[in-house]
This record gives sequence, structure tokens and C-alpha cells, in this order.
Amino acid sequence: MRMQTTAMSITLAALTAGAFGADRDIQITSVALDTAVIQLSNLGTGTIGLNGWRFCTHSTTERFRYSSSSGLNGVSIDPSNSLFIYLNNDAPAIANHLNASSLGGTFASFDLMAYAISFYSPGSNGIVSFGDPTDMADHVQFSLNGINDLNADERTDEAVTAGLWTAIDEWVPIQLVSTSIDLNDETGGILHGPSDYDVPPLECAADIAPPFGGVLNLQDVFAYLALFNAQNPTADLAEPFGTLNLQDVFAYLALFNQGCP
Ligand SMILES: [Ca+2]
Ligand SMILES: [Ca+2]
Ligand SMILES: [Ca+2]
Repeated sequence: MRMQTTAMSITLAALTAGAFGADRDIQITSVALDTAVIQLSNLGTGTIGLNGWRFCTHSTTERFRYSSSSGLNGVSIDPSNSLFIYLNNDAPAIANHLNASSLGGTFASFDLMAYAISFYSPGSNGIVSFGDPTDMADHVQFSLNGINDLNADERTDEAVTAGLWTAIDEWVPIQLVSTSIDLNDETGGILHGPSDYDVPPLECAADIAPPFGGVLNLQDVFAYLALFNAQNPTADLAEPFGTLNLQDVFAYLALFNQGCP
């Protein structure tokens, strides 16, 4: 009986606290890798105010970097609209584009080797408890070639418990030629993992040897094969990531054939 009472009170607490319902309509729908911009989108049907909402970010070398508790006060996102956070503090002076520095607190330095972003809404007590999965609204993590990183994963266990991320060791695999990670499952619920993101390459990504400026010739192919033969991780362009094989060569040749604009 006592067990049941405890279970009941946990259930009630879970229902009344944290980022349930509409708060999880706010999703991290893209991260621009070349410009370090996080896009938050309201995928629901009602305007959501972000008073007290906070980021927690990690890189390969930094952990538990928090934006301040008041940094998003007064900011809201309308349905089907987005808010853009510029980690390099080079936001254009237009609505819904904010510099990370304006949020106060700190962000982990943007790191293409591995980076994890968690976004939190205040619980019923009005404040964010970062260790409480029910306060987490969304989470995303990416790393070079999807390699597991044991520093940047500090909040992933909460994200998995929250039903927001598939597994602690799963990372959206990016390459040095990637421009962004883009959520491709915007109506498919809140549980996301690497397969829910598109990772488009830079235009003209095959242009890796002189002459540059969009000139693709055999020198570029030879430069790629040199990286490949040297087992350079930047040559790892295709699954299985962490392994260099013919699929990577084909992926390079596909970029080559795609050409330059
Ligand atoms: Ca998500
Ligand atoms: Ca070239
Ligand atoms: Ca590979």
C-alpha cells in the first residue's frame, strides 16, 4: 500500500511539474554548423513564452554551461515561428534573432568535434532544475562522424529519461563539409535521434585543392585520396562512420559530381 501511495505521488508530481505538454512544442529544429546558430521552433498551435527558460550546453572540453535564468524573459515564439540564437554573437538586428551574449550566463564554446544542447523550461516551482528530466524541453547532440564523447554527454541521460533522445551514445554524425543539422521529423513526436536529422554538405565541398574558387579537377580527387590513404578522419564522409572504405570514396565522388554553383 505504501508503495502504491509513493508511486501515485510521483505520478502526480510528474504531471504537475516541468516541461510537459506545450513546452515540448518548442524544439531545436536546426543547428547551423558553419555559423553556430541554434534555431528553436514552435511546432505547436499556441504562442509559448520563454520566461525563465535556460540552455545547458557541453563540448568536448566544457561541461554544464548555463544561460542565465532571466535571459529569455519577455521572449516568446508564435506557432510555426522560430527564434535564432547566435553563439558567435553576430546576430542581425532583426526580430527573433538574438546573440547568445544577450542571454547572460555562458554557453560552451561551439565545437564541431562534439556538442550537446539541452533547453529547459521552469518547473512548477518557477525555476529550472537541470537534473530534472521533466524540466527538459528538448535536447540534441552531434559529433564529428558520430563518435561518442564522454564529456559532452553530461545531460544526455536526462534527455533519454525524458523521452527526448534515443540513447546516450548516439550523436548526429557531422563531417567537416556539413553546413547544418536539420530536424526532418517535425510532426513525428518528441523522441529524436540521429536518424531524425538531415546533414547537408556545403556547396562546393569537393573543392579541397588548388585551384580553388569552385574549380573541380583531378587535383581535388587526388587530394581526397591522399586524405583517405592517410586515414584522415575528414575523409570519413559516409556510413559506417569511424571506418574508411569505398563508401567514403563514393561519397566524395558524389560531392564532386554535384559540382560547384
Ligand atoms: Ca527534439
Ligand atoms: Ca579545386
Ligand atoms: Ca565511413
